[in-house]
Amino acid sequence: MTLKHPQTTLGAGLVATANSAFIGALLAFSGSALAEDSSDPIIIPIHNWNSQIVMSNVVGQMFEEMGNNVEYVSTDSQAVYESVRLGDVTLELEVWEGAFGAAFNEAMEKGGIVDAGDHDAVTREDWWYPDYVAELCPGLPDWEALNACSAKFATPETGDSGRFLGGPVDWLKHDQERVDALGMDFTVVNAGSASALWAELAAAKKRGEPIVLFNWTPNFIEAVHPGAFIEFPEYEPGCAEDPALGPNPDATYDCANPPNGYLKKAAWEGMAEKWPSAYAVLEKISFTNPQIAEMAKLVDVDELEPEEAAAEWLAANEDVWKDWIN
Ligand code: TMO
Repeated sequence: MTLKHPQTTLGAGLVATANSAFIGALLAFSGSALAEDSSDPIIIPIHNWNSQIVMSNVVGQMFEEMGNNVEYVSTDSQAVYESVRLGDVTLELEVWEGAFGAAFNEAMEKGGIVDAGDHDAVTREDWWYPDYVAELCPGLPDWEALNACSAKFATPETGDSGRFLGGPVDWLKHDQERVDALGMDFTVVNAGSASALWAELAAAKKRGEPIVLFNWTPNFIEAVHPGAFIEFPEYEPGCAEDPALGPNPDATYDCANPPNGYLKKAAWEGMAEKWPSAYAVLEKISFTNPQIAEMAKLVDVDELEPEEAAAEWLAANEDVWKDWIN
């Protein structure tokens, strides 16, 4: 055990009179008493994309291995930041900068939520097309080239304008604002689920039809469907709030999502005190792009149940996580 701040845990009188061996013994005792996690369940929120669901089970099973109790709850992926802040759920394992940076920052400003560090992974979430679409629409991945052939993406639902197939409404919320800000001839249609996105992608690909849809990385998709993100006007922090940023001086949301976004972990600020060992582990946890893509693939491609996928991932990657819990 390392004792970094002995002076902070002892009364001044005791420090003045006790010898250092005695102080050491006392600290070792109080240190281990502090490290006792509550037997109340650590509440882990589950959302609607598979890497998040598998990662949540991976970490939940790690906590159980440490002797903790864990409970999973299905939660809206924007509203969850308020739930973490209030302690209704204990943590969040996938804070994607593009989709949730704003909700996370808002909760940080109100207080009650802490930044538990970044994963190694670098993320991107934006409009995307499978590679055969490049031949149907010259000049891709440039957004103006996409807009110039918007009519090819039209569907009965969108009339003369192109269809952009967005994700479920609790993810990125500002696709239509961006379309309007950039004067694009597209209409946003939100898919009801991630699997609806992949079903439409597979169907379009089979027929060789144009499709542009929401996608992200890390994801299983990159291993199965080669493709590219649309290049929108360059991302600038603040573009969503300040009309002066981006090419349209009168509009917000007129630029790309972050092309090298973070993936953070967040926690209720009371977690460190109530479950100190689990919190220390949460701070250490850091998954890479390939590890997260693999978690998604175990469900999206191999069709395992999330609990099984997590158990399989843990068994295959003990070298990654055993050190974190010891
Ligand atoms: C929130 N997501 C990773 C699906 O873009």
